[in-house]
Amino acid sequence: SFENGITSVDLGKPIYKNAIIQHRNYIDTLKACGLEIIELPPLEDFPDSTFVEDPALVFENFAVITRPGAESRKGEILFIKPIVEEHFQEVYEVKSPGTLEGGDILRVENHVFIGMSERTNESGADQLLEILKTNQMSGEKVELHEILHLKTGCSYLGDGNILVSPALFDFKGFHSLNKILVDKNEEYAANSLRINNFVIIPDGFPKIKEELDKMGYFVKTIDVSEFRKMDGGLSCLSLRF
Ligand code: CIR
Repeated sequence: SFENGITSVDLGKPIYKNAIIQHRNYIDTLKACGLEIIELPPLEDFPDSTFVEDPALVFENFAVITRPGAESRKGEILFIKPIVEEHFQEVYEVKSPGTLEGGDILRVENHVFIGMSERTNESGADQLLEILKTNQMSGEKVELHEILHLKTGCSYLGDGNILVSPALFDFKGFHSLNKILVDKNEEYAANSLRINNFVIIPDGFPKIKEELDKMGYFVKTIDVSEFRKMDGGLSCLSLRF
């Protein structure tokens, strides 16, 4: 049912066969970066469930089951919850009327930025801020315009470095960080992944690749064009802990 998911971009229908190949390559790339993989079974009733980052948040010692803002995605939490509970002793849940999706959550060390998108509301953000406080972490809300989720437009690479798209470049909360501006034409690459010594970026964005190469990162590129058609980026396809 993948092609029946929600999308706001006009890049055509995804080709399922290719999506499967790209997904396999994504898994192999994470493995090559040193991660162990837990693969989850497909949920045919939930076309967007492959974007597994949205229904849960994982930290070192606790996890949060979110409450997706998109109606068609709300049921995903029933399936992700028992799996998260296998790996975390402390599991919180975002409660109604709160909504929150993992794509809106950007962690920078012990601070968390919460994108106030159409999927994440005040109550959801306030509940997460309380959970963070209980766990000696801090957080703040970020007003969003133009982008689906906060992490559609930025990624923290560690060591004080953050990739940002033009839409978020002037956001004051990022001023103490070293901002790496992603060119307007390469905006999709603002959603990238730092894993161990590697940075994984989507294929086809030479300027940002060159910049990251110059900074000394080991850059891997992968083709996730079928997921892009459904508004998904690299971070959306996994929960990393
Ligand atoms: C959706 O609209 O919910 C999916 N088609 C894409 C979700 C992408 N997830 C993310 O950015 N974390």
